[in-house]
Amino acid sequence: MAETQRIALLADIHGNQTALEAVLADARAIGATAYWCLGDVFLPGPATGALVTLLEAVHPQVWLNGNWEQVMLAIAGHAQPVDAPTLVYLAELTLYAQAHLTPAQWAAIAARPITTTTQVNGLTIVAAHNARTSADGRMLYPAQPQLAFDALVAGADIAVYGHTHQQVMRPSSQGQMILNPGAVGQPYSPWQPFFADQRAHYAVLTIDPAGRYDVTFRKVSYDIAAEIARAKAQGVPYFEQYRHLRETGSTITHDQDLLARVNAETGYDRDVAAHFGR
Ligand SMILES: [Mn+2]
Repeated sequence: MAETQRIALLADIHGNQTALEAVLADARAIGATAYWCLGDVFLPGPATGALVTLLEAVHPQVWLNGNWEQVMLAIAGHAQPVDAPTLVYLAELTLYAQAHLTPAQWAAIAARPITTTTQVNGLTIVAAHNARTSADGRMLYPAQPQLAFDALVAGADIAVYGHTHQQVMRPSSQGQMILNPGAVGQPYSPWQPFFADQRAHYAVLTIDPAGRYDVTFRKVSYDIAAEIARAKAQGVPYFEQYRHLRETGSTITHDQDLLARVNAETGYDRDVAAHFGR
């Protein structure tokens, strides 16, 4: 006999364990029966192995890689040239993550897909970090044309995705439903009045035995100062940039001038060159 399923959709944790803890407590309190992780679990926040343990404890039915896991794997595998300040940033953070994850945890990352399809109470649900064919790119940003959204949900009833760090509920041209739970660890809105709202985002997708669905978007407060203190205590690279991100919501990932200066000042340039060449 089918039972009502309440699926907690978790995306874009980005190494922020304090945010994830608050989200998991909230999901438990409102009766989540399943957990789906849509990728970008690690970095630039400090949490690594303990974050994996926390997620494993809720037995995710779906656990995908995002573009950040992909770039970590590519850099570690010497398949991604480290030839720009942003790539030095990602490489230094990858070295940190790899040093703090067990070989088994690392191997599990390498084995994860970027998309999967699941049946829940008669509904077919596609889960992806971004598009089915690519965990990266801007084709599913909220204001993009319909075509990529229709492609994401093609052949299914519902699609869930992450990557944009913005909560979205948008039908396809045919009336299928596309959902984005926003980001647990790094929420984002370009709209100034919303920009500073750095509560942890997720969503709960409820599907009853008749295959009827309902969606609840959640925003959960957590102790941002405690997360910053954790980052400092754990010695994550680019701590000052992470503190800035947590305090403001503004990312420096693609700020080549800033990263070039920080990479030179901190010696991350030399460290990364020693590991990967330049
Ligand atoms: Mn992300």
